[in-house]
Amino acid sequence: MEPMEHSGTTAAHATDGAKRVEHDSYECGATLSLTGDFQRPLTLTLDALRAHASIVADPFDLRCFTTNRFIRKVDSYRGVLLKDLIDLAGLRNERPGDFKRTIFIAVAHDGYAVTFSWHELFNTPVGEQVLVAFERGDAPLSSEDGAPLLFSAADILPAPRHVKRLARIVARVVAP
Ligand SMILES: Nc1nc2c(c(=O)[nH]1)N[C@H]1C(S)=C(S)[C@@H](COP(=O)(O)O)O[C@H]1N2
Ligand SMILES: [Mo]
Repeated sequence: MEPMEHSGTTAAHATDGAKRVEHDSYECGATLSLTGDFQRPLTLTLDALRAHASIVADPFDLRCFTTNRFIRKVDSYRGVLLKDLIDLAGLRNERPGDFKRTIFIAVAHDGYAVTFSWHELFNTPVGEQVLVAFERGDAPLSSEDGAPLLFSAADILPAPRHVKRLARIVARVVAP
């Protein structure tokens, strides 16, 4: 896994006035960290995500769970499977069967957070369609567009697990 890398454009931006500097620091914020109960916690930039094997989801209607409100049509996302990223970070299995009690909390920059279970991701069809998107309708997504953006394409109502500006995936082995 590549360490966090900077785009190398800081020097050019620094001479370009406050607006560019502001934009640059915003771009620096677009990283995704896998933390908590992983063997190898890691941090990925948007560019590092783009270098991974990816899948494409179908276009869909964004609809809120709480209000059933239709929000808008969304074109097809391209992104990396969440379970591939989890495999990179490596699950802990200190006591046999710990992995079966592991949950993953997807946390956005604004604190918005949703959960997935190990079974849901690795042992049901839902996991085949949970992706961290970096492209929409063949155009790259910037952090201003919400990237990296987590999307669970098999959900009945897509808006809750359509997480804009995903910042962290936290793994927790839970005990009864
Ligand atoms: N980062 C982040 N993503 C989020 C939310 C949020 O509050 N923060 N709300 C979710 C919910 S409940 C809804 S209905 C939609 C709202 O989408 P919109 O902000 O594009 O209208 O975003 C989803 N993704
Ligand atoms: Mo919502």
